[in-house]
Amino acid sequence: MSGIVAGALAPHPPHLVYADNPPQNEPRAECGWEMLRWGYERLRRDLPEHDVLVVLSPHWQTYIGWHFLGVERLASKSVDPVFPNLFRYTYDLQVDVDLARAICAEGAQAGLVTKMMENPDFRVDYGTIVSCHLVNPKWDIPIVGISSCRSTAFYSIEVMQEQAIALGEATRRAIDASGKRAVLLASNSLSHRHFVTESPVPEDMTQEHITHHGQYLWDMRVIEMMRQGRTREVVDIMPEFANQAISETDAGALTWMLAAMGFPETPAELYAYGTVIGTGNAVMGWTP
Ligand code: 2X7
Ligand code: FE2
Repeated sequence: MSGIVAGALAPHPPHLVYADNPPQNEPRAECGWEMLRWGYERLRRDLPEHDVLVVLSPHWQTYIGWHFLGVERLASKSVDPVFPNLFRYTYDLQVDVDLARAICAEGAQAGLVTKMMENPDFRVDYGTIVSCHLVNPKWDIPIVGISSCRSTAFYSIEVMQEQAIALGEATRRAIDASGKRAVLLASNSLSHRHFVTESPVPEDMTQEHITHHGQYLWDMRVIEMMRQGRTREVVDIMPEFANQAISETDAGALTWMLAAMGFPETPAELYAYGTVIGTGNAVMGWTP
């Protein structure tokens, strides 16, 4: 079977990599956010065989169109600008440039502004790195990295939704034509109101909780819809969710993935829900 073999909601708090203590990351942790990390472990076990991971990250922000990693090997150190104490990660990754070009071209055909990123010294953003690390810590599968065109900020969430749907459909056409088996990753948290101070021990789990009850209600509502296969409704309420829960879905990643998968009606598997500095994060999977 080729085409899109699975999709995952794959949130990227750098805290999860920090708590995992992989050799690539400099800082060491004692523990932390186990429910989310163990959820990722179960997601990894359930993913069917695949040739490529296609990830859309809110932390690669481009204001003129959607950009695609277009260099075959990218290696450098990624330091989280907000959490340099937790995330200083040495990466060395392979990009499936052929598939990236194909999605870029399909997107342009659909009327979107798209562009290949061909600077060999480009620093890959931590959202892409964290989601890919947690889904494939061995980094033995190439990725396609897609930026978030900030049309929510520039225009409105409605414009973002339209563009993310068009990009999702273009992504599906390009993957189908490639004959490859792809797993899509929507790299984002759900509710996104976060703490503004850090506890002395960042992994002290006595300090971890949702920032606001209203956010929790929103997270549960959206998760329950996805567990029931009501993904079109999720996309319908996305503008309200993004506004009221300051959701990171405003970056378009979840809408893009659901559109690429043809708005799946099969129930999504919830692997984990947990908060990270007060934000709501769900690890979920769809295997069509
Ligand atoms: O980028 C993030 C995030 N989305 C959620 C929580 C903590 C840090 O970084
Ligand atoms: Fe984020």
